[in-house]
Amino acid sequence: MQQLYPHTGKAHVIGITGPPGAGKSTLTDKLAKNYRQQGKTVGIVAVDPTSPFSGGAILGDRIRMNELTLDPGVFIRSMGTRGSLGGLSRKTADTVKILDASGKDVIFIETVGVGQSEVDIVKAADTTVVVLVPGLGDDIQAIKAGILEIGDIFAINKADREGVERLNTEIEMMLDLNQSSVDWRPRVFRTVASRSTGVDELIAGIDEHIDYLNRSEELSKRRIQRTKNELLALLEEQIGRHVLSKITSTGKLDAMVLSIEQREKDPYTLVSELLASFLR
Ligand SMILES: Nc1nc2c(ncn2[C@@H]2O[C@H](COP(=O)(O)OP(=O)(O)O)[C@@H](O)[C@H]2O)c(=O)[nH]1
Ligand SMILES: [Mg+2]
Repeated sequence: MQQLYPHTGKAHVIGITGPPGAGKSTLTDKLAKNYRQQGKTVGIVAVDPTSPFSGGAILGDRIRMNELTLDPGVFIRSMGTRGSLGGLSRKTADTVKILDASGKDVIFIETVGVGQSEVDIVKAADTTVVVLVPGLGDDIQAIKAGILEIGDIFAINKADREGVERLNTEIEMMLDLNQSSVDWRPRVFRTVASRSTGVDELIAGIDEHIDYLNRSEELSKRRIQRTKNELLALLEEQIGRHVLSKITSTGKLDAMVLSIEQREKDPYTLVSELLASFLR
């Protein structure tokens, strides 16, 4: 990563997120093909943290994208986590950097689900597309606010089904309530990914967002914020690991825990004492 880092920062990173089965993989496949026709190279990181049986889902994604896997201008990396979410956003961000350094023009991050971990993973993206489907009743209420807030673009996929108008209205109402300070109003598109319908329009929407990011300096703002978060996370991780191994090597960790548990010491004082002694 040390050697790759200088070569990163060139790709445009697109997050694709939304509930399982919404058609994210199908849509990513179609978007990727469209970029390939434009002569752009594509990287895809598919993250599936949902189940210990994710092998099946990942295989499914591979099959849905199997034409792409034959294209040397496309690299697909599936990331299964088998239930452990720790550090996944870091690993995803690192994988994106590797694809970026390898010269891919566009990189997709596809996540499965609508929880905080997906929000964290998708923070590595410049443009985030939230994929929703009609006909799930009041489903938009059930989707975590976090995932809606990170949406730069909304795709109502499976627009061949009933309930498109209603979902569209719900999204627009939510966007009305969610007036953020940034002067980008997320746009809502309708797609039928399985038939490639609406894909050109969605690509145009993504391009429009890229234009906005560049024009408004929002891109550099976002990237600076991301770099700061990454730096702090890396520092925290390394310091944590270093301090832990030092304490463990003294053999005093258990005694410390016991003294806290018996209220002889409090953890706050102990931590500041330990840090002071390490920093010295
Ligand atoms: N009717 C309909 N089915 C679709 C559409 N897009 C995808 N699908 C199907 O929905 C299922 C789930 O798609 P997939 O891309 O794996 O969803 P993901 O879990 O969000 O990645 C697959 O059987 C797709 O063929 C669409 O626009 N309309
Ligand atoms: Mg998928």
